[in-house]
Amino acid sequence: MQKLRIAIQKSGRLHDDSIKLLKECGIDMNNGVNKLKTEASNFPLELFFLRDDDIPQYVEDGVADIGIVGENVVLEKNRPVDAIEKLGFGKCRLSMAVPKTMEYNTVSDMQNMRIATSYPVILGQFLDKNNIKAEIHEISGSVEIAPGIGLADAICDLVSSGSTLFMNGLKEVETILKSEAVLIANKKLTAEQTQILDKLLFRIKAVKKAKNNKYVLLNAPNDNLAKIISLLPGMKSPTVLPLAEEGWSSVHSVLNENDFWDIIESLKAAGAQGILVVPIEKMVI
Ligand code: PRT
Ligand code: ZN
Repeated sequence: MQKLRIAIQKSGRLHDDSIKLLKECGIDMNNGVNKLKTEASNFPLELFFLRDDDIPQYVEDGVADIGIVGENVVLEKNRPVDAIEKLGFGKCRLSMAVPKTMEYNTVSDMQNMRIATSYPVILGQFLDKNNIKAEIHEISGSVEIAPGIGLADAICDLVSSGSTLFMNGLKEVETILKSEAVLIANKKLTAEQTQILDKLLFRIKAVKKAKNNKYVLLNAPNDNLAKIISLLPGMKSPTVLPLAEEGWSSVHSVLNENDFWDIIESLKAAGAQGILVVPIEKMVI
């Protein structure tokens, strides 16, 4: 049987989460940390470990069929590959920052500035769109020190917590892009490769969905059962089982992480007791 070849980051911020996602999809593999490639033992998948910057090119060329990489890298490399599915990790933003003492009001304040970045393509597009003429200084790392050493007036770099900017006396003034890890694919997969990809995607979606939802069990007084059930969305409708104690029921349902706290509060107010919240491993609907 043909195998699907997936490129993931060899080491760095996306490596562990990429491996974790595949494991959560039930894919077993040898730990190939120091290897260039390894194979899954129970799924037709071969893994290549590469630098993240090279992944879009390798997927375009068909050296790998699919890959996991940051959207920021996909957009910067601008290769004709398909972005198939956002993966919910590696979240960050590409932002512009200036020294915190600099007065900054609008993006037109960037006019004629020297901006240091590792993302010249995305930055160039952003500046063009806003009719800003600025000098882009491409540097490959430690972008945040550029203003301090007089190399640039501003920077454009990835930010997650913001502490790197803070420690370098910079303030974030524009967000150009929000990014997370994404699954990309070669545009000309064979029918057999597409079939394997669909199988993998089905599993990824089930894992993602499970992460966004919680299984909730609670005890409800029968007098208020209708009200409590109306608060619970559930996959279809909640499961209701009688408790050994007369007048009470056990109610089971699935709640979205985002609505979770609001609904729990309303449930308590409606007389629900002994509320248990349990993580879900996989969710197929
Ligand atoms: O060796 P290789 O080329 O494969 O790795 P790399 O060093 O180029 O990339 P790596 O591992 O640093 O990042 C891989 C991907 O992780 C990026 O392309 C993003 O999609 C994603 N990601 C998420 C981040 C961050 N968060 C992040 N905070 N990538 C980099 N950073 C850096 C940022 O450049 C800055 O230096 O972290 C610093 C800022 O972090 P805070 O928390 O202080 O704001
Ligand atoms: Zn890189």
